[in-house]
Amino acid sequence: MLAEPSDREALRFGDRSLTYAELHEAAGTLAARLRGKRRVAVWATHTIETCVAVVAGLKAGVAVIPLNPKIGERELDHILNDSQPDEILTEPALSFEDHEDFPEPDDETPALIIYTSGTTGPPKGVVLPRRALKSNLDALAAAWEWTADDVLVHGLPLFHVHGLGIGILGPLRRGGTVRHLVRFDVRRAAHELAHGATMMFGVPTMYHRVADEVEQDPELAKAFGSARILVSGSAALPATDHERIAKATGQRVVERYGMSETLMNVSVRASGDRRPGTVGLPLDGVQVRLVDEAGTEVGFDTIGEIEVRGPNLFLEYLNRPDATKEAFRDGWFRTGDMAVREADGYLRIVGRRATDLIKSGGYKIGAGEIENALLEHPDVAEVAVTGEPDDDLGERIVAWVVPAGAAPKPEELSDHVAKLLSPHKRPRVVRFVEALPRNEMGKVLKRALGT
Ligand code: MLC
Ligand code: AMP
Repeated sequence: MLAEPSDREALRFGDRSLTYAELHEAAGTLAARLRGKRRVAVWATHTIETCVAVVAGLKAGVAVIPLNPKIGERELDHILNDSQPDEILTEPALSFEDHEDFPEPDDETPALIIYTSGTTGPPKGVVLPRRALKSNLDALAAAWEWTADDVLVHGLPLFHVHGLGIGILGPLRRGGTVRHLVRFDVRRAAHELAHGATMMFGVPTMYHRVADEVEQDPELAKAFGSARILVSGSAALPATDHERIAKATGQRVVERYGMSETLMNVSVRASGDRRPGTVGLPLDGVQVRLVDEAGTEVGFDTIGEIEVRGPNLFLEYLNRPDATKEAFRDGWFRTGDMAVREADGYLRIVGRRATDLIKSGGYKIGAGEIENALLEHPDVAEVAVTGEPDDDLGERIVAWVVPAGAAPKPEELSDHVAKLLSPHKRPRVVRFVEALPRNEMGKVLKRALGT
């Protein structure tokens, strides 16, 4: 599944690096110990050890559950109870010992289990088989003309499909190099691009910060302009940021559209028309259709829900046959994303079916899980959570709170969510109100909540 041992550099995190030979040895040593286990969780710090642990799981045919290292107590409890890992690997010491070769596990063997938010309830574990990863990484290689000569730079978290699934396993399958920034920073990304890196992956929030800085500094602009390809995904890249970067650097960012359950579905090709606001064409082998509410395909320039079929799809939501069944219609996966198809087939994503899903900084966050967490706070009587447009984050999380008595400090409520769930799920704004707008049935009218 990954490139063979060699003296080429595979991974670099800050000033530490591993060659393919070292990676295979260290991962093989660990894999020998993991063999026969069903699942392991990996505390996904931004380190070489995290990558070695993930590769060890792949070698041994053991499913890996990457965990956000800043995860809160409630969310961690949920994931561990739900997935029942045999072991939790926290930056396992690298050890290079002799070990036997591992037979390639079956393509349908679960490789990664990625936890993703829904509109209500706790996150669900998306079970991704090796087949999905392999086929998707090869389709992306074709789309982006991605080879072993490429050096990818990014600073994405390693517990989602963007940073880990394509951002680490992608270069390792191609035989190229990935340089992880440990913490995303525009200047450090520029430094890598000026010193051998050829590609960058990022969420729109990162490109927004790139746009701000390249406009101020011609050296930075030159570095981003020298990249072979800059790829954005996980949320919509605003056309204004696309144009600002193009103007300052001469480089047009390539957008692709993906999801935990499907990996990548659609992308602008490296050689294609890099139009702002569009995500391009379906990847090789991926079928995409746009349908109305009844499931009938819509024509050009009509908004429909994106449904997907292909080898890139997940196996199931762990322990949730009900949710898995509900996610499909006639064998097609229902993404919940709304789009239109332009005359040349390019897709333009225009929104989401559910208002209760928020994309903030490229993270998908369910309003329901934050509301449930806030309701556990003694000073909260009622609450509704919404997403509001934000130049930097795309959307920011807003909590509308009816206090149970005297209003608590807003930071106290944010910290409460950060501690229980995850810091990126914390409300950035808390607004205290006397009552929430409700319909006759008592359901909160979120659209009536506005500034
Ligand atoms: C802040 N922090 C707190 C806190 N408030 N910690 C505890 N309690 C609190 N109340 C900490 C944070 O953990 C973090 O720690 C630091 O403070 C800053 O946090 P932040 O303010 O949230 O960071 P921000 O600048 O907003 O981050 C922007 C960002 C980030 C772009 C870097 O949002 C990000 O990494 N996004 C990537 C999301 C992603 O990969 N999505 C892909 C999903 S897959 P510290 O230690 O860092 O300082 C997908 C499919 C697809 O969507 O198509 O790809
Ligand atoms: P996740 O479940 O965290 O994997 O997030 C997947 C969601 O991110 C998709 O369903 C989309 O709503 C959103 N997304 C990913 N890429 C894009 C993109 N290029 N443009 C708009 N939305 C995107």
